[in-house]
Formats: sequence, structure tokens, C-alpha cells
Amino acid sequence: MAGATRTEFRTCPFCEATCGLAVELSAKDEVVSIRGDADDVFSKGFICPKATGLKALHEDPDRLRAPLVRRDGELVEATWDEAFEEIDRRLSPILSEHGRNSVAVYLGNPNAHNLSALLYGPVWLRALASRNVFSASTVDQMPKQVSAAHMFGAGLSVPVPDLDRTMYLLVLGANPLVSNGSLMTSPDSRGRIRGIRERGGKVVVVDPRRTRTAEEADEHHFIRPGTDAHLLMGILATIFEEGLDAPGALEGHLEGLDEVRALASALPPEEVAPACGIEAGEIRRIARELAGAERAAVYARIGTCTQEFGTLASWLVDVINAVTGNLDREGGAMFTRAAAGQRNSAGEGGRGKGVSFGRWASRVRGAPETFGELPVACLAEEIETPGDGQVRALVTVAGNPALSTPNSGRLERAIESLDFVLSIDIYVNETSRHADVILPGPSPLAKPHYDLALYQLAVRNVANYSPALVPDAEVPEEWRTFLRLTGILAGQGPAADVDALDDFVARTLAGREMPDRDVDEVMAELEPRRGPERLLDLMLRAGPYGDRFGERPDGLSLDVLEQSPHGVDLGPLEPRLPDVLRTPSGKVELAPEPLVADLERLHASLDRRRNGGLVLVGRRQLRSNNSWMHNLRPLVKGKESCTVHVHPDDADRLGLVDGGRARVVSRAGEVEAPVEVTDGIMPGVVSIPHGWGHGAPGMRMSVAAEHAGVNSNLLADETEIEPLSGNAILNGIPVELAPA
Ligand SMILES: Nc1nc2c(c(=O)[nH]1)N[C@H]1C(S)=C(S)[C@@H](COP(=O)(O)OP(=O)(O)OC[C@H]3O[C@@H](n4cnc5c(=O)[nH]c(N)nc54)[C@H](O)[C@@H]3O)O[C@H]1N2
Ligand SMILES: Nc1nc2c(c(=O)[nH]1)N[C@H]1C(S)=C(S)[C@@H](COP(=O)(O)OP(=O)(O)OC[C@H]3O[C@@H](n4cnc5c(=O)[nH]c(N)nc54)[C@H](O)[C@@H]3O)O[C@H]1N2
Ligand code: SF4
Ligand SMILES: [Mo]
Repeated sequence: MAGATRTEFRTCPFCEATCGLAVELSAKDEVVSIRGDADDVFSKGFICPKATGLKALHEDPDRLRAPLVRRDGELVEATWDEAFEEIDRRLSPILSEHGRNSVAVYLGNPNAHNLSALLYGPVWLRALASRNVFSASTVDQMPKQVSAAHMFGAGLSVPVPDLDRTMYLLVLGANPLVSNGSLMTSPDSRGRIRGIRERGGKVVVVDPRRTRTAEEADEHHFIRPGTDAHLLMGILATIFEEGLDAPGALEGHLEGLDEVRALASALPPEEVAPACGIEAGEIRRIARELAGAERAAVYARIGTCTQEFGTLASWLVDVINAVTGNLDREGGAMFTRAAAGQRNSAGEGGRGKGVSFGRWASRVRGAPETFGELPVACLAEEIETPGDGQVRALVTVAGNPALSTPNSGRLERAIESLDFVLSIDIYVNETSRHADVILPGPSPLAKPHYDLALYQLAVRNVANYSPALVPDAEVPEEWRTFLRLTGILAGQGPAADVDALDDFVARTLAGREMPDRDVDEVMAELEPRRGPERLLDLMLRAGPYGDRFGERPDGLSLDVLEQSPHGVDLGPLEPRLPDVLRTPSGKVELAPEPLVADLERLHASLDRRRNGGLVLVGRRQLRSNNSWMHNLRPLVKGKESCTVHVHPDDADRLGLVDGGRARVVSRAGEVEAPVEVTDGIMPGVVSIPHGWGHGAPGMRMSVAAEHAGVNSNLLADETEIEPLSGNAILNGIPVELAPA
């Protein structure tokens, strides 16, 4: 193809790493190539194989370009007006007859990467006012948010390891070389982790699988799934017992140090070792090396969250960081200071109201609310169980709960029984095939991008904005869709005045972000921007680096970011205590009462008999992203990857052979998958990746159907949740295997 091309720069929207891309476009706006942006201030040219999937996604003929409405049982194309009329016709009577809670919501992972959804999602949710809000958070990081809220007073006040300066990194239940980092925005995690070793530091990985990250580390320990809290208690106990605790300057900011010292003394390494499968002597050595390191950080992620003791494990990570003096210290675990939208930078710093949980509970199981949402493991029963408040309709936004949530077989059957389903989604997939109306969003290249959420967790303070690159004449940006939905939910009908609603949203935010300034004046300064760009400009300018509308002329604004296509580097992380705190005490709460109370469960688990049964864990794959990128041919080509990993000893015992097939059975369900025998997994543990199991009738994902795989969440048990966070237990599921 001859002809002139141009190169535009933008942030990859697919995962938390926020890599800079150089997108080469033809004169006709076709994507010619996608490479890493070598000048990106944060990623410096790094990308992973998923980035090139952006071209395939942009061009994917299966990606929806028009709304679909179910007519006579078939999903058929409709105009946007027809689709909104249908939503009003079907949804409004359910709301008026059965009340707000009769409509449930499920928000999926891509919402976290979507500027429209981050800014306008709360608007339509407020208009809906249902208590039945569910999201991917309760199959993911909710335990970490709950522990962070208890300790630091806000749910996104999650300390991140200062990867570029630490000298000792202990990683539990995370595989950043494949996932590219989570609750740790860190493009090129591999390079940054290698950097630790190159400067003479040490990396230790704790995982029931020998992952790519483990292979890059100095040391790897297999751990029995679900026992990270046990291990961390053993480490903490050693630190206190051997007098290695050294909070130093931090001590004045800590509350509850003596209490955690006493609690830890009951769980020394010798007590917890049999549960974890890691020897007591090794636990002690890890504790000594961690405490002895000049600068160290403990980092834990999804393997420690989606398990039986997720909130305890999440808490103990930060307790250890604190008592070793590594919390809020260079090279330790630090708080990012984001340029926009950060709760812990807003208003008066140093103390606050904290967060309260359990303000309401789920109707059937009585599971407490966290941050305004209920555990998605409860969704099926809320649909199935008759009575006042029964869920009769569902709105999914960028989510695929039919694959991604526990006992998804039961959930899918429940979804089929609903009176109305609206999916705001770009595919007809396992979930949206049950919808009555599907509203698509545009290609990622046709919308502006700014990582409002993920920059709050970055290992460096950065800001990078990408404008829409190629206009999409057919598909409106999602914020317009959300505001039209808001109109319906507010009883204004299907033809709401989107611009008037947007003005209202912007004025409200202006009042909140710039409380001391006249709203009309602030609004005038934001002219002529509209939609997410107006709100983002406002948040950037009001934020900690902002121009404050003239008060700080050199400060940040969207104008500045527009002139910086490779991003703006705001420097390395800096200590933020006590300003970052929003706890009522104004201290870091080391021993919050609900967490202390949950230790009883941990103690009780020590007596549990381990009778040689197998347990299932998941795993992420480099060229896959949860359930939704399997329709992109460049990412799925090659050998089938949805296999069950089995240790050779277990394979021998069970008569399983490499390349053969196994039937995997749990309380919730069963699947049959190809076997891969590998000593990269702990004996007694098997692993199946999640997000597979495609090809169901009615789906319109032709490539994914050719690479179907199996749905591991048919095996996960929806009846067991972690009590403090409501998080699903997706790792450590008891299973039985037999040759198929
Ligand atoms: N067993 C097991 N289960 C797991 C996990 C695990 O480790 N093990 N991990 C869990 C985790 S961490 C997560 S985050 C969840 C993810 O689970 P979900 O969030 O439920 O699902 P995804 O697979 O991310 O699906 C994303 C959906 O968004 C749609 N989509 C993509 N881009 C856009 C867009 O720009 N606009 C709109 N409107 N739609 C879009 C896709 O078509 C797809 O339907 O899965 C969880 N489930
Ligand atoms: N390529 C790719 N990247 C992704 C995604 C993807 O699907 N594909 N998904 C994105 C999403 S939504 C998220 S949330 C992040 C998650 O990012 P990570 O948290 O890094 O996720 P995983 O790679 O699944 O790593 C979890 C590890 O925990 C281990 N594990 C399981 N159970 C236990 C346990 O009980 N204890 C311990 N210590 N370890 C355990 C597993 O073996 C696995 O290696 O990744 C994001 N990035
Ligand atoms: S690591 Fe994540 S952000 Fe970076 S290129 Fe890959 S998918 Fe995109
Ligand atoms: Mo996730």
C-alpha cells in the first residue's frame, strides 16, 4: 500500500499498564501499524502482544456498529432512536411497578479503562438508584479496597510498590510479567523487576505456579492456595519476635502497633507452615531478609484477593510494609499522587470520615454492601428468588458475567429468566446474547482516553491524554448513551436533552472541584469543551498539579496534555503521610476491628485436615484479556491454550497424560479440558485459565467460536464468598480430576 501515512500517539486501553502506542494511519484513516511509542514518558516504547489486537478490534466485522433490538426472538439491527424507545417501553414499567431494586446492574472490567464510563457511569447509576449494583470488583480486587479503606480511609488508597527504587520485592499471587501489573500501573513490569536485580536487589515470588515472574525472580516458593494470610502472619510474627520491626519515622502515624504485635505472636511460622506448605525456617529467612533490606516492598494481587482470606491477606501486606518502615518511603510501598479525580487528594488532608460498609445487605443472603455494591456471587439468587425486591431486569455495561463470575452456569440460566436485559457492549457474546437491547460503543480509536482510575495506582506520577483518532459517524461515544439512559431512568423518556444533562453534570462537578469559585466563571473557562473532555479539564485544573484556573499559571490542564502527545511526567512517587489519610483518627489503622475479628476464621482453618485433595487455581495468559479478546485472530492463533495444568505426580496418580483430556468436577459443575502435565505447578494444585468457553448458540463471535475452550467459572462456587469484601473465591476450589 503506497501513499502517505501519519503517526498518532495514544494510550493502550486494554490493561492497567497504560502503555503508549504509536498508531500509523493511512490517508483514509485505516490502521497501518501499531508499535510502542518510544517517547512515551512512562512506557518508553514497551508494549505487549495485546496492543496489536487494537488493529484487529478496530477492524473486527463482528464488532457491533449499530444497536440490536430483539424482535420476534431475534436480535436485529435498529436505529438509536428505536433502541432507546424500546428500552423506555420495557424498562420504565418494571421500575414503576417493582421499584428501583428490581433492576440490577453489572459493570465489567473495561469500565475501568473507559473515560466515558468513569465519568458518566455514576450519573446514570444515581438516576437508577438501585441497591442491586454488581461489578467485576467482587471477582477481583474488592478485598484490597476494603482493607485499604479500613487502614487509610479510602478504597483507592492502595499503596503501590516503588518498583524503580526498591531493593527487595516480595510478590504474592501476581504475575506481572503476564498481566502487566494490577493495582500497580507499571508499563514494562518485566524491565522494572529486572532492574531490581540489576541494582543488586532481590525478588521473591510466592505462587502455586512457577510463573514467568517467578522465573525472573531470585527465589520462588510454591504456596498452598488460600494460605497467604497464614504466611504473612508467620512473617509478621518473626519480625516482632526477632525484634526486626523498625517503623522509624512512621511510628507517629501508626495506630494499633501493639495490638498487631500481640495478634501476630499467636501465629509464628511453626504454626502456619503446615497450612502454607512453606517450611518455618524459610518463612523466618524471608522475614529477616525483607526486614533487613535497605528498601523493601510487599506486593500482592489477585491470587491473594480471590480466595478465602482475601481481605486478611490484603491487610497483612500493608501491615508488614508499615512495621518494617517501608510504607510511604522511597523504594517501599507508596501512595501515588494522581493528576485528577483522586479521592485522597481532595479536600482537607490528614483525616476524614473513613468508609463504612454494610449500609445495606443483599436481600437473599444478607451479604453486606461494600462501596455501594453487592457481591456478584449473589446475583443469580437475587434473580431466582421471588418476593419483594426480586431482580427482574439487568443492565450490563462492558461485562460478561456469563463467563467471568462464579457458577456462571447458574447465572446464565437466571439471566434467561429475566423480563428485560440491556447490554451496553461491543459484541454479541455469552452474556449479551440474552439481551433484549444491545447498545454498542465506538472503537477505542474513536474515543478520547485518559486513565482516570489507573493513574491513581501508578508507580510514577504521570498524566497522558489521547484524543479520538478516527471519527466514527455511526456509533456515538458512550457518554451520550449513558446520558440518554439517564433520561429514561429519570422518567424523561427516550429523547432526553443530552447537552442539557451534560451541562448539569459539569456544573455539579465544578461546584465540587472548585468550591471556592463561582460556578459560572469556572464553566466559562471550560468553554468550548463538552462531554468527558470538559469534566477531565476541570478535574486536571482543580487537581494537585492543576492551574487552578489562573492561580497557578504553569499548572496542568487538558490544553497542556493535548500539547504533550507522549504524556507528562510528574515525577517519582513522594511520601504522602499523613496528608493522604482519610481515617477518622488521622492515623494508619494497623488493627481495624473487623479485620482483627476475622482472624478467628484464620485460626480455625489451621485445624482443617488436608487430605490430599486437589484444588483449582486460575492463570492469566499473555495474549488474552479476560473473556473478550478471543475474537481477535492475531491473539488466538497457535496452539490451544485453555488447558488444565497438572503436576506429573498428580497426573501419574490419576492416570492423566499430557495431551489427553480430563474431566474436572467441583460442587458447582464440571468441564472437560485438554491436559498439560507440568512441574511448573505445585503438587495438589491444578490450573485452568478463565474467560474461555465460547461458541454458545446466538453468539456473534466467529473467531472465538473456533477457539472455544472451556469456562472455568462453571466450577467456581457462588455459595462461598469472603465475608468482609463479598469477593468470590476463585482460587483454591476443591475439584476432582479423572481421565475423560
Ligand atoms: N475464575 C476466574 N474468574 C475471573 C477471574 C479469574 O482470575 N479467575 N478474574 C476476574 C477479573 S480480575 C475480572 S476483571 C473479571 C472480568 O470480567 P468482566 O468484566 O465481566 O468481563 P470481561 O471479560 O472483561 O468482558 C468485558 C466485556 O466488555 C465488552 N467491551 C470491551 N470493550 C468495550 C467497550 O469499549 N465498550 C463497551 N461497552 N463494552 C466493551 C466486551 O465485549 C465484554 O463483553 O473476570 C473475573 N473472573
Ligand atoms: N495478558 C493479560 N493481562 C491481564 C489480564 C488478562 O486476562 N490477560 N487481566 C487483567 C485483569 S482484569 C487483572 S485483575 C490483572 C490481574 O493481574 P495479576 O494479579 O498479576 O493476575 P494473574 O496473572 O492471574 O496472577 C495471579 C497469580 O496468582 C496465583 N495464585 C492463585 N491462587 C493463589 C493463592 O492462593 N496464593 C498465591 N500466592 N497465589 C495464587 C496464580 O497462580 C497466578 O499466577 O491482570 C490484568 N492483565
Ligand atoms: S501491557 Fe497492557 S497497556 Fe501495555 S500494550 Fe499490553 S495490553 Fe496495552
Ligand atoms: Mo480484573
